[in-house]
Amino acid sequence: MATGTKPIQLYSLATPNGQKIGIALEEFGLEYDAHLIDISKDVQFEDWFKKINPNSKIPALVDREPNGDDKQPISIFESGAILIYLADKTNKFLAPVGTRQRYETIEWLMWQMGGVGPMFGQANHFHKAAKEQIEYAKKRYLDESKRLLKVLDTQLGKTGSYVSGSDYTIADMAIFPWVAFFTKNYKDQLNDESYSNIDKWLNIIGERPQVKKGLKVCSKDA
Ligand SMILES: N[C@@H](CCC(=O)N[C@@H](CS)C(=O)NCC(=O)O)C(=O)O
Repeated sequence: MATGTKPIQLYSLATPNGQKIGIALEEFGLEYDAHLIDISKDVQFEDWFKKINPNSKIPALVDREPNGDDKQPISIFESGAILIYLADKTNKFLAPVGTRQRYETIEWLMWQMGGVGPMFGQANHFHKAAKEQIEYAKKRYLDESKRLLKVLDTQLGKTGSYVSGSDYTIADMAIFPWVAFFTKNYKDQLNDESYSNIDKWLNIIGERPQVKKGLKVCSKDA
Protein backbone atom coordinates (compact mmCIF):
# COMPACT_ATOMS: atom_id res chain seq x y z
CA MET A 1 0.00 0.00 0.00
CA ALA A 2 1.41 3.37 -1.06
CA THR A 3 1.62 5.89 1.78
CA GLY A 4 3.05 9.37 2.22
CA THR A 5 3.57 11.73 5.12
CA LYS A 6 0.61 14.12 4.81
CA PRO A 7 -2.59 13.81 6.85
CA ILE A 8 -4.69 12.86 3.81
CA GLN A 9 -3.81 10.04 1.43
CA LEU A 10 -5.70 10.14 -1.87
CA TYR A 11 -5.93 7.07 -4.13
CA SER A 12 -7.21 8.16 -7.48
CA LEU A 13 -6.83 8.68 -11.21
CA ALA A 14 -7.65 11.80 -13.25
CA THR A 15 -10.95 10.57 -14.66
CA PRO A 16 -14.02 12.78 -14.00
CA ASN A 17 -14.83 10.85 -10.79
CA GLY A 18 -11.25 11.19 -9.60
CA GLN A 19 -10.90 14.82 -10.69
CA LYS A 20 -13.75 15.85 -8.38
CA ILE A 21 -11.59 15.01 -5.40
CA GLY A 22 -8.40 16.55 -6.82
CA ILE A 23 -10.37 19.78 -7.27
CA ALA A 24 -11.92 19.53 -3.81
CA LEU A 25 -8.62 18.97 -1.99
CA GLU A 26 -7.18 22.03 -3.75
CA GLU A 27 -10.28 24.13 -3.03
CA PHE A 28 -10.35 23.10 0.64
CA GLY A 29 -6.63 23.85 0.93
CA LEU A 30 -5.93 20.50 2.61
CA GLU A 31 -2.53 18.81 2.66
CA TYR A 32 -2.50 15.49 0.88
CA ASP A 33 -0.38 12.86 -0.85
CA ALA A 34 -1.81 11.71 -4.18
CA HIS A 35 -1.29 8.10 -5.28
CA LEU A 36 -2.13 7.24 -8.87
CA ILE A 37 -4.17 4.03 -9.13
CA ASP A 38 -3.81 2.58 -12.61
CA ILE A 39 -7.20 0.97 -13.19
CA SER A 40 -6.02 -0.36 -16.58
CA LYS A 41 -3.61 -2.55 -14.60
CA ASP A 42 -6.33 -3.71 -12.15
CA VAL A 43 -4.64 -2.12 -9.10
CA GLN A 44 -8.15 -1.42 -7.78
CA PHE A 45 -8.68 -5.17 -7.28
CA GLU A 46 -5.60 -5.64 -5.10
CA ASP A 47 -6.30 -6.61 -1.47
CA TRP A 48 -4.76 -3.49 0.08
CA PHE A 49 -6.96 -1.25 -2.10
CA LYS A 50 -10.12 -3.26 -1.35
CA LYS A 51 -9.54 -2.55 2.35
CA ILE A 52 -9.97 1.15 1.51
CA ASN A 53 -12.69 0.68 -1.11
CA PRO A 54 -14.46 -2.72 -1.08
CA ASN A 55 -16.11 -1.65 -4.36
CA SER A 56 -12.71 -1.56 -6.16
CA LYS A 57 -13.08 1.85 -7.80
CA ILE A 58 -11.28 5.17 -7.61
CA PRO A 59 -11.40 7.60 -5.89
CA ALA A 60 -10.79 6.62 -2.26
CA LEU A 61 -9.22 8.55 0.57
CA VAL A 62 -7.69 7.96 4.00
CA ASP A 63 -7.64 10.77 6.57
CA ARG A 64 -5.13 10.11 9.34
CA GLU A 65 -6.19 13.21 11.25
CA PRO A 66 -10.00 13.14 11.36
CA ASN A 67 -11.98 15.60 13.49
CA GLY A 68 -13.63 12.89 15.64
CA ASP A 69 -12.71 12.18 19.27
CA ASP A 70 -11.08 8.78 18.72
CA LYS A 71 -8.49 10.19 16.25
CA GLN A 72 -8.35 6.84 14.44
CA PRO A 73 -7.68 7.10 10.67
CA ILE A 74 -10.83 6.97 8.58
CA SER A 75 -11.15 5.70 5.02
CA ILE A 76 -13.88 6.90 2.67
CA PHE A 77 -14.97 5.71 -0.77
CA GLU A 78 -17.59 7.03 -3.28
CA SER A 79 -16.72 10.48 -4.55
CA GLY A 80 -19.97 12.04 -3.28
CA ALA A 81 -19.33 10.73 0.24
CA ILE A 82 -15.74 12.01 0.09
CA LEU A 83 -16.95 15.49 -0.90
CA ILE A 84 -19.43 15.61 2.00
CA TYR A 85 -16.73 14.33 4.37
CA LEU A 86 -14.24 17.02 3.31
CA ALA A 87 -16.89 19.74 3.46
CA ASP A 88 -17.89 18.71 6.98
CA LYS A 89 -14.24 18.43 8.05
CA THR A 90 -13.50 22.00 6.95
CA ASN A 91 -16.93 23.67 7.20
CA LYS A 92 -16.51 24.93 3.66
CA PHE A 93 -18.47 24.66 0.39
CA LEU A 94 -21.53 23.04 2.04
CA ALA A 95 -23.96 24.98 4.23
CA PRO A 96 -24.54 23.80 7.86
CA VAL A 97 -26.98 21.03 8.89
CA GLY A 98 -30.57 22.22 8.95
CA THR A 99 -30.21 24.97 6.38
CA ARG A 100 -32.19 24.87 3.13
CA GLN A 101 -28.99 25.61 1.23
CA ARG A 102 -27.32 22.39 2.48
CA TYR A 103 -30.08 20.16 1.11
CA GLU A 104 -30.18 22.02 -2.20
CA THR A 105 -26.48 21.32 -2.58
CA ILE A 106 -26.90 17.66 -1.57
CA GLU A 107 -29.78 17.29 -4.07
CA TRP A 108 -27.52 18.39 -6.92
CA LEU A 109 -24.63 16.29 -5.64
CA MET A 110 -26.90 13.21 -5.66
CA TRP A 111 -28.19 14.20 -9.10
CA GLN A 112 -24.62 14.03 -10.31
CA MET A 113 -23.88 10.73 -8.54
CA GLY A 114 -27.10 8.98 -9.60
CA GLY A 115 -27.61 10.56 -13.03
CA VAL A 116 -24.74 12.39 -14.68
CA GLY A 117 -21.94 9.99 -13.70
CA PRO A 118 -23.70 6.73 -14.68
CA MET A 119 -25.40 8.11 -17.82
CA PHE A 120 -22.44 10.05 -19.23
CA GLY A 121 -20.24 7.09 -18.31
CA GLN A 122 -22.44 4.59 -20.16
CA ALA A 123 -22.78 6.94 -23.16
CA ASN A 124 -19.00 7.17 -23.30
CA HIS A 125 -18.66 3.41 -22.94
CA PHE A 126 -21.05 2.56 -25.78
CA HIS A 127 -19.71 5.32 -28.06
CA LYS A 128 -15.98 4.97 -27.45
CA ALA A 129 -15.05 1.75 -25.64
CA ALA A 130 -17.54 -1.05 -26.38
CA LYS A 131 -16.24 -3.81 -28.65
CA GLU A 132 -19.70 -4.07 -30.27
CA GLN A 133 -21.59 -1.16 -31.84
CA ILE A 134 -25.03 -1.24 -30.21
CA GLU A 135 -27.09 1.60 -31.71
CA TYR A 136 -29.92 1.28 -29.17
CA ALA A 137 -27.54 1.71 -26.21
CA LYS A 138 -25.61 4.53 -27.90
CA LYS A 139 -28.84 6.47 -28.50
CA ARG A 140 -30.40 5.70 -25.13
CA TYR A 141 -27.44 6.97 -23.09
CA LEU A 142 -26.70 9.95 -25.36
CA ASP A 143 -30.37 11.07 -25.23
CA GLU A 144 -30.41 10.76 -21.45
CA SER A 145 -27.12 12.68 -21.20
CA LYS A 146 -28.57 15.47 -23.34
CA ARG A 147 -31.68 15.56 -21.15
CA LEU A 148 -29.48 15.90 -18.06
CA LEU A 149 -27.50 18.72 -19.70
CA LYS A 150 -30.77 20.55 -20.40
CA VAL A 151 -31.81 20.13 -16.74
CA LEU A 152 -28.47 21.62 -15.65
CA ASP A 153 -28.68 24.45 -18.17
CA THR A 154 -32.17 25.36 -16.91
CA GLN A 155 -31.04 25.26 -13.28
CA LEU A 156 -28.03 27.47 -13.99
CA GLY A 157 -30.36 29.87 -15.80
CA LYS A 158 -32.47 30.07 -12.61
CA THR A 159 -29.61 30.60 -10.16
CA GLY A 160 -27.67 32.83 -12.56
CA SER A 161 -24.45 31.60 -10.97
CA TYR A 162 -23.68 28.21 -9.40
CA VAL A 163 -25.61 24.93 -9.39
CA SER A 164 -27.34 25.17 -6.03
CA GLY A 165 -27.53 28.93 -5.62
CA SER A 166 -25.26 31.92 -5.36
CA ASP A 167 -22.43 30.02 -3.64
CA TYR A 168 -19.86 27.73 -5.24
CA THR A 169 -20.25 24.35 -3.52
CA ILE A 170 -19.27 20.67 -3.61
CA ALA A 171 -22.13 20.16 -6.10
CA ASP A 172 -20.28 22.34 -8.64
CA MET A 173 -17.06 20.42 -7.91
CA ALA A 174 -18.83 17.11 -8.56
CA ILE A 175 -20.63 18.15 -11.74
CA PHE A 176 -17.90 20.24 -13.39
CA PRO A 177 -15.41 17.49 -14.43
CA TRP A 178 -18.13 15.32 -15.99
CA VAL A 179 -19.75 18.18 -17.91
CA ALA A 180 -16.37 19.56 -19.03
CA PHE A 181 -15.38 16.08 -20.27
CA PHE A 182 -18.66 15.37 -22.01
CA THR A 183 -19.18 18.72 -23.73
CA LYS A 184 -15.60 18.62 -25.01
CA ASN A 185 -15.65 15.03 -26.28
CA TYR A 186 -19.22 14.95 -27.65
CA LYS A 187 -19.33 18.45 -29.23
CA ASP A 188 -20.61 17.13 -32.58
CA GLN A 189 -23.40 15.09 -31.02
CA LEU A 190 -24.50 18.05 -28.85
CA ASN A 191 -24.60 20.80 -31.47
CA ASP A 192 -28.36 20.46 -32.15
CA GLU A 193 -29.00 22.21 -28.80
CA SER A 194 -27.48 25.23 -27.10
CA TYR A 195 -26.37 25.15 -23.49
CA SER A 196 -25.43 28.79 -22.99
CA ASN A 197 -25.74 28.79 -19.19
CA ILE A 198 -23.52 25.71 -18.99
CA ASP A 199 -20.93 27.33 -21.28
CA LYS A 200 -20.76 30.38 -19.00
CA TRP A 201 -20.53 28.22 -15.84
CA LEU A 202 -17.81 26.00 -17.36
CA ASN A 203 -15.74 29.09 -18.20
CA ILE A 204 -16.06 30.60 -14.73
CA ILE A 205 -15.22 27.39 -12.88
CA GLY A 206 -12.53 26.34 -15.36
CA GLU A 207 -10.65 29.58 -14.61
CA ARG A 208 -10.26 28.83 -10.90
CA PRO A 209 -6.57 28.05 -10.18
CA GLN A 210 -7.59 25.29 -7.75
CA VAL A 211 -9.68 23.66 -10.47
CA LYS A 212 -6.88 23.87 -13.02
CA LYS A 213 -4.51 22.21 -10.54
CA GLY A 214 -7.07 19.71 -9.23
CA LEU A 215 -7.90 18.40 -12.71
CA LYS A 216 -4.30 17.21 -13.07
CA VAL A 217 -4.03 15.38 -9.75
CA CYS A 218 -3.24 11.68 -10.37
CA SER A 219 -2.95 12.31 -14.10
CA LYS A 220 -0.92 9.81 -16.10
CA ASP A 221 0.44 12.75 -18.16
CA ALA A 222 1.62 14.80 -15.19
N1 LIG B 1 -19.78 6.07 -7.95
C1 LIG B 1 -18.34 5.97 -7.92
C2 LIG B 1 -17.85 5.67 -9.30
C3 LIG B 1 -16.37 5.45 -9.34
C4 LIG B 1 -15.93 4.89 -10.67
O1 LIG B 1 -16.73 4.45 -11.49
N2 LIG B 1 -14.59 4.86 -10.87
C5 LIG B 1 -14.05 4.28 -12.09
C6 LIG B 1 -13.14 5.28 -12.80
S1 LIG B 1 -14.03 6.72 -13.26
C7 LIG B 1 -13.21 3.06 -11.73
O2 LIG B 1 -12.52 3.05 -10.73
N3 LIG B 1 -13.26 2.01 -12.57
C8 LIG B 1 -12.47 0.85 -12.38
C9 LIG B 1 -13.25 -0.42 -12.60
O3 LIG B 1 -14.45 -0.33 -12.88
O4 LIG B 1 -12.66 -1.48 -12.50
C10 LIG B 1 -17.74 7.28 -7.39
O5 LIG B 1 -18.28 8.33 -7.74
O6 LIG B 1 -16.78 7.23 -6.60
